[in-house]
Formats: sequence, structure tokens, C-alpha cells
Amino acid sequence: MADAAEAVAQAIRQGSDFVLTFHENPDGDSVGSTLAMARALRRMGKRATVASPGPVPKTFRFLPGVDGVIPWEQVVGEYSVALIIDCGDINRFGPAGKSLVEKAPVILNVDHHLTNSRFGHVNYVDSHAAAAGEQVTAILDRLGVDLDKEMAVCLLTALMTDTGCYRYPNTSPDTLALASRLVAAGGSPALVAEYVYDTRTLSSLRLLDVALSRLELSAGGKVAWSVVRSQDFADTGATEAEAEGIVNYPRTIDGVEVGLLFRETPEGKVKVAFRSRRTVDVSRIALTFGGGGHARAAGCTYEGTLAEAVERVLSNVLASAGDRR
Ligand SMILES: [Mn+2]
Repeated sequence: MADAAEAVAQAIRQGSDFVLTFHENPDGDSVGSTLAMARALRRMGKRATVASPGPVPKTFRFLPGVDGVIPWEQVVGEYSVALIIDCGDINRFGPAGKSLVEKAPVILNVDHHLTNSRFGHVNYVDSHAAAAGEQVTAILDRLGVDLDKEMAVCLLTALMTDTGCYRYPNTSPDTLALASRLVAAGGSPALVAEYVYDTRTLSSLRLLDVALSRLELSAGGKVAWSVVRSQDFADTGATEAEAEGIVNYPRTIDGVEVGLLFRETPEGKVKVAFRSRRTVDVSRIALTFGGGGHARAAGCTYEGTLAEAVERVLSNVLASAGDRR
């Protein structure tokens, strides 16, 4: 197999103007990896624009380089390369973002989702990487770019968020070796943890409170799920981004294999987040509903009512979780 990291590195050497982007409500890996890469490109003397469909979630606004992120509408001029990191499917960008990406003559796809659709001209897809941040580092090593303190903070955020602070089974010796390099380069785990894990808004806790009050168990306690309605956002003052992470709670219940959160969106759809503990590959279930992700963490958007989404997704999950002892 050709070295996919080297293929991306080669395309980067040849490019001059880059656009990098992420989808709505990006996570720490998505934002951290993208900002680290953009900084590296600029250090190589290249032009790099980081564009976002909406504001970067508050949690990640401490990251170096976040101030330079511009909205999609403000991207002007030509660019030779679109570099997309940590995105399994280009359709997650919606029509506006998709055309922004497809305007580029060369699309580079750097991702670790099991369900990646290989939408790039060059695809570096490695589902064994715990975070796309590991892949970004592999590319930077091939380019001979030294990790500075700013990149280290961004990449450490990528690693810590996608491994749940090194608690998830995707944490490998490579992950920890990279974490060690990043700390040596000036990244501080304490700083990342302070912003990402130990700083909450009151509204996000109120929303969590509502979701926890509605927890339900199915399949003899192997599946736990909850719902968040549009009205809950109005009642608590929470934003959509503040619903991130709620899905991790149902799975913590002793005996639960799959945890789910169903959340109504302002567009009248339902976002479904999946988490599993050991046996159920939730990326396959999410894929059935047009979504995707990882074996232990996945998501999809259901076009229909909340009641329908709960009924259809839950019956699919019960079929997967129910037949395992
Ligand atoms: Mn990721």
C-alpha cells in the first residue's frame, strides 16, 4: 500500500493556496487538527484560509489561531487545494460547504472515521488513528515541520477530546507517544482540561438536567436513551453546541451497552448520537440512517419527527444489542 500520509504531504508541497473547513458544531479533533494544520501551512509560506459554517463552539475558542477563522461566505478568490480533516462524508457540509470544497481543483481527505466515503482526490483514511490529530502529525513529520507550542495545544486538544482524555479503547501506544511529544513541545494537558472539561455554562448543565430526567432503559437495561426537544433550548437558554456530550451519560449506567441521545434541530430534523461500550458497532447502525462515525461513537440526522426517530432507530439498536448476551 502506498503511504497515504506521504501522498497528502506531496500534494501539500505542490499546493500554494489552501482552504480548510469543518462542519457545523465541530468537535475538538476537528477544530484542533485543522488549526494546527493551517498554522503549519502558513509556516511553510503557503496561504491557508480556515472557514467555518458557524461560530466555533465556545469551548474551543481558547485554541491558538481560532481568531483567524472566517465564515464560509467570506471565502474569496481562488484556492488550489481544499484540505478536509476529520470529516467522514462531504455531505455533512450541506450544499454551501460542499460547493466551497468542490471548487478546489484538488481535495485532500484526512480522516479516521470507519465510514469515510473517500470523497477526496487523495484520501488518507486510517480508522486505527485515535484522532485525526495523529494523522496530521504524521503528515507534518513527512513535511519536516517542527511542532511549535501553538500546534501542540491544538493537537493535544484533538487527542484528548477524541480519546475522552485517554480513557477510550482507541488510545494506543502511538496516541500516548504523541501526547508525550506534544507536552514536550509546550502543550499543557491541564490547560486543555480546564477549558474543555472543567468549564461549563449554567445553561448547558440545565439542559443536561432535563435530558437526565428523561432517561429511559430498554432491552433489559442494555440500551439507555433520552431526548432533547427544541423547547428545551428555549427553556434553558442552551445552544445546540451545548448539547454535545450529553450522549455520554446514558452509556455510563452499569450494564448499558448502547447509549443514545435524540435531539430536535431548529430545521425540524432529529440528530441522533450513538455511543457503545463493547460489542455493538454503532457506526453501522448510523450508516443505515445516512450517518456514520466510529464503532463506539457515531451519529446521524433523521428526517422526520422525534417520535418516529425514536421508534425506528431504537428498534434497529435493539435488534443489534438485543441479540447479544
Ligand atoms: Mn476525530
